[in-house]
Amino acid sequence: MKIKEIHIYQHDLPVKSGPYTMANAEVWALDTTLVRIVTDSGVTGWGETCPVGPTYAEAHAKGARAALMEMAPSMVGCEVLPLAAHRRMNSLLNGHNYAKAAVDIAVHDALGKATGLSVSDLLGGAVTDRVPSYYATGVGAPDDIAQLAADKQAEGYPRLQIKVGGRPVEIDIETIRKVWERIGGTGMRLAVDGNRGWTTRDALRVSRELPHIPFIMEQPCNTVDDLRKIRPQLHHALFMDENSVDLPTVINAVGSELVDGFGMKVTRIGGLQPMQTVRNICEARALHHTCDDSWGGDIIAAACTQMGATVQPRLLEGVWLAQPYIEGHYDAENPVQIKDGHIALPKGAGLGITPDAAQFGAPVASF
Ligand code: 0XW
Ligand code: MG
Repeated sequence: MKIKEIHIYQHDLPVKSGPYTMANAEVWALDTTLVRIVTDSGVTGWGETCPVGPTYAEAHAKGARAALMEMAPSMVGCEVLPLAAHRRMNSLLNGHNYAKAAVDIAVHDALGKATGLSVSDLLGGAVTDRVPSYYATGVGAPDDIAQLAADKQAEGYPRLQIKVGGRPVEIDIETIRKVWERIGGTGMRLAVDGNRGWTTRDALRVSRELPHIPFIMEQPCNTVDDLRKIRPQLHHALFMDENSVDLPTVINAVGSELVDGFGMKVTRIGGLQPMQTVRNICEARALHHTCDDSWGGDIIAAACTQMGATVQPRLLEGVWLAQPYIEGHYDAENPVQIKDGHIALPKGAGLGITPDAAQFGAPVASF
């Protein structure tokens, strides 16, 4: 089975009660890119990639479409198989993993739909049909975030991620303390995500002042060198998120024992095929990781949930979805959504959803 047509769409995803605020970003609406492939046997597969604004990661919405348009003409005729698709894309464009991920997801969807297998089957097999999620707050006032933490714990979320950085570190310390006063002892796990916004001085201070609060420190500082510098002095487990841009970086971080796990984004690493490698590396070294993305609609949500369902449950930190922060669904009949802090694995072949293409208007490019 070969790719016969590739269509690229643009779609806006406004943030419900926006903005969503992180140390280095404040976003009101996200610009998402959708890929629809049609195979020579008439099967359709959907993919998506949606950077959460231009300052979060080394990814840009218009850049995704430019990269896809660069590759698409020569992707027509490629086998609908993940490895073949990646090798073809790598022969056409260096890097730009987050753009390649949209094709990777569409290929998995089409392959699943053609064979009657779910994407989680293609990725080795689901071990659950109810995948744990986590809630991510924005950067906010200590009392507000503590109240939100209590609310999300009551809703059934097994894990909370709070955002810090971009303001005096004393306010971050107060926020962590107040959150833990509300959720400590409930069983809810806590991650504190600096989104690259702390200096090494600030990260060390937080860890030194709060050694009794068992949070994961996620991507506190900007660079891999910063993480290496603070690692020996931390009282907390360290996760890499934004810095894990490709497999060589992940392999290095694991091999050099730089981190205890990853906040891992399916599109940043290049799609489900490289994400499967991350999952296997983490399982081999008993490292925890999330299985999510920076933003996106039902296609990204389905891809992350299909992947998350295959992760050894003790190592899965959760699958984050943008769904609570956006209105509407691409597939109104089979929406991917969080209920009681968990996501039902979409049923059926491929991603398990059928997006309504009419929502996206005319393609911005077709090949
Ligand atoms: C919480 N997220 C998964 C959503 C935002 O895109 C940021 C991200 C993260 O962990 O950095
Ligand atoms: Mg993060």
